[in-house]
Amino acid sequence: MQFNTSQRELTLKIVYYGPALSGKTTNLQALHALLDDSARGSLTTLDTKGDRTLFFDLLPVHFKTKSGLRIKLKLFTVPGQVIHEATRRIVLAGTDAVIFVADSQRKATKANNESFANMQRNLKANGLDPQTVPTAIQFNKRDLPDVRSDEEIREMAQKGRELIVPAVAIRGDGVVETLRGTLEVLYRHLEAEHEFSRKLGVQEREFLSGILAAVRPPSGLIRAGEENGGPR
Ligand SMILES: Nc1nc2c(ncn2[C@@H]2O[C@H](COP(=O)(O)OP(=O)(O)O)[C@@H](O)[C@H]2O)c(=O)[nH]1
Ligand SMILES: [Mg+2]
Repeated sequence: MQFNTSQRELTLKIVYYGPALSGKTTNLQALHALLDDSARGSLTTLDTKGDRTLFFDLLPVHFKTKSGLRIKLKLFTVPGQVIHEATRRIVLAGTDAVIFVADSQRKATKANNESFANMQRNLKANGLDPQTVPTAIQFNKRDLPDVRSDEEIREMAQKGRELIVPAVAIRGDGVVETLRGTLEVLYRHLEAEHEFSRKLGVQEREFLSGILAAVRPPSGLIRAGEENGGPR
């Protein structure tokens, strides 16, 4: 966390972690498409020839709260492949929160678990405590066959301390919800650690409304109806 008092500008770093091909880059691509131009910078993807990330992706997101606090988010992804251990550790340095993107397919369970353990090790290697770092787990690829059931995911959510969000990142479903949920957990953490609201003069509701306000309005009612299952 960086806070620039004179500019009233808060910078937060959030890292998307997870096994190779779970949909981390897709999350940033979806956010880039869903957020208003004024609320996000360009998506930097350092890529190899295939569709696997070599180093990392970075998407800057920025919005202002009603009381004039500027919030800048630096969203990073890490490469999931085993060989990119050094990159993962470097990208995690100084992160304020992590979003673990799990692949919901049953066959990916082992890869998810290994990557989660790897994340905990690399948080520790950076002097961060995996038990207290604000963490969300996104169960992505809910559209595919043979995925962990909703019931299983609910049980995991009840057992663990992490926020759990289902998603189909390729359609943009659950992507903003994951980020918003992470910001909520992060806000509460910062409030407990640093008396955030007193020092910055921003309440939770105002802090969180910024990211939703940054979402581009749907381009037409018909499209909105199709995507959201009808007008509400
Ligand atoms: N069916 C399906 N495919 C997805 C979803 N999210 C990502 N993918 C695909 O999974 C592959 C890997 O995604 P990518 O974001 O590159 O994974 P990363 O290695 O975690 O960055 C790509 O072919 C994506 O299009 C999803 O929700 N459903
Ligand atoms: Mg990637």
